[in-house]
Amino acid sequence: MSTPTGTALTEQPFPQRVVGESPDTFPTDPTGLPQAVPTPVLQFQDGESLDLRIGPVAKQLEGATVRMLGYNGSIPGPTITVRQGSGLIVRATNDTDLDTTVHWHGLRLDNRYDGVPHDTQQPIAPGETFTYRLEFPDPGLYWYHPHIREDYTQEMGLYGNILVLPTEPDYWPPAHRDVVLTIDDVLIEDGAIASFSRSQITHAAMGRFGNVVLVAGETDLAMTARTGEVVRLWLTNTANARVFSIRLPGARMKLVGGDSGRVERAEFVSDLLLAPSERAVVDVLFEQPGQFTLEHRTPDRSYPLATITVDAEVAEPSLRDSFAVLRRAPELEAERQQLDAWLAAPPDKILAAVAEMDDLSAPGFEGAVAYACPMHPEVVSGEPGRCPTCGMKLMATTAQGYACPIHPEVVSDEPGRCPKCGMKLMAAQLVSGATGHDMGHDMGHDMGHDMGHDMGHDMSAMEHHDGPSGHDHAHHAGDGIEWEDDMAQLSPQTTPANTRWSLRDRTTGGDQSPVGWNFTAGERVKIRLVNEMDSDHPMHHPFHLHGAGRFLVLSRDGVPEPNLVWKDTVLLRTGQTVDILFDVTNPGIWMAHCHIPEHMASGMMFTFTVTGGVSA
Ligand SMILES: [Cu+2]
Repeated sequence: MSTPTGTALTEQPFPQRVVGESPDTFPTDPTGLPQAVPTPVLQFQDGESLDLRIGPVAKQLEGATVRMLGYNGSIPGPTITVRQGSGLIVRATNDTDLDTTVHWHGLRLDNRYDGVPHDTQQPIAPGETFTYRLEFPDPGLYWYHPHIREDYTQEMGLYGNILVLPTEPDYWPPAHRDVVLTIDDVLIEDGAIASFSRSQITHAAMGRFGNVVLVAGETDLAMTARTGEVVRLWLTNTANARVFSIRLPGARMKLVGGDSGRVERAEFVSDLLLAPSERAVVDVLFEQPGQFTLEHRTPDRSYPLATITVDAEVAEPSLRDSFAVLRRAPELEAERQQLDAWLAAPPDKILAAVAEMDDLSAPGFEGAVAYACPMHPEVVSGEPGRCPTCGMKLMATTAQGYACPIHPEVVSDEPGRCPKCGMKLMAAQLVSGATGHDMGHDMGHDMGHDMGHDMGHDMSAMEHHDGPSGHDHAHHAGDGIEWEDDMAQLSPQTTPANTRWSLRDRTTGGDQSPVGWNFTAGERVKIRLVNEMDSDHPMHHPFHLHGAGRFLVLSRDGVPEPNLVWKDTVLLRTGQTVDILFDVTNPGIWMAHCHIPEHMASGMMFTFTVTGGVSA
């Protein structure tokens, strides 16, 4: 991408400007900052309070010291443990250089403390404090994060968990130990966290994918366990855009809970899918000593998330018998009794996810010019340069056709949509050599530093990508999930100005924004979520409803949900239709949005109101 500020710096004096740091980026210098501390687990009694300071920290990542953001100096922030039915006061003080709020994700709470800027509170300006009064009506795993510039602040480390312990003693099956893990990815370029623009959100098309995995804030998390130990993993996906598919080969995994509490029926699973902001609770039995790897496995490859060394010491008491029992949750079995009626009922609301993208290769779009070698037309770059084959200066070219940014083998003389993924076709010259298809291969514990070289400017890499077999997108074979950023060159250039995501109200067949949605506390609403293929960029979306209530998934593409659990976020795969049953309990002004922050900022959000009733 071009960097016009570089020219401006040499031609005009900007004495207030730090040399080498653009005024439109957030600070990156870790000098003098406190080192990030380990995440504490804090336990609170009813009515107690917590002071939460939000500020910069220095953290070691991939051998470099980088500036990140932490709650009370740790990444993730403190794990807050409270009892169901209790209350907690949190005084949040903003020691960062941008406005913030704290959103308590998944909690059904008093609307005033939901942390939505301007709707429910004024932003917490730098140096200011806001006091939240939280309630915890439901057991389970929740989390907190800012609701301003989440694309930046969450990536920088602002997230932490809340564990709400159930009133009912037997609510969860027995386990030896609880381990709370956030799963995240961060984009590292040239040994630093890839920069952000202060003035505009980037990566609007795909959301910002990282290339280094952070589990509980660590790139190389190592844990130990005993033989026969049942470890309860409490997992939260805090990534901006990446969906994780989690496995633990060699150990048995039993899914026991989801976003908000336990599942209808515990089940043994070989893998579990976790979309951004979703949670899962899994019991793991290590039957034998040895080395195990918690991993994220896509259809194409796997990434290690953590290693677990199981020693020969035997865990007491044995929980093998209770681990084998697949318990059922009576409160959700009761919900199942009403499911047929809700499945048969027409939806009260229909909401469609749609994208509109400008043709980023059209004349006048910054960075749209492509450069090609006159001698070797297969050598194409998004930037001026020289041909690595013959050294010839690359010449600006004009578009000669249209291609899919994700499937460059799909070309057309006319504008249109990709028959494979529905994506809007872009002028071909920009696309043919510039996508970074191998980005994901570099993701992992030891390879993040090479990312910058693969960002599309590396000519040899581009030639490689142009090979006839270079575009094997098995992950587009119909699972409806973008496992990697397959538009890595184009993505940073997509902003809310050229990429407009939206949620459209199709309830009466129309095409308007969902305006004036009003529900009454105590009612249940069936909402149909349609991730439309007829969109400039069909993609997965984790759809999140704020704490006006909680919902059950009724069906996905017409298939009744086999295992119910209370949720606040549901993954809409590309082209998928998901029906949910929203149990509305708390009055106020509430948000509904895609949890990919770049999508939300590009328009994929709206507010609705709930009147009447009292808080749950
Ligand atoms: Cu989205």
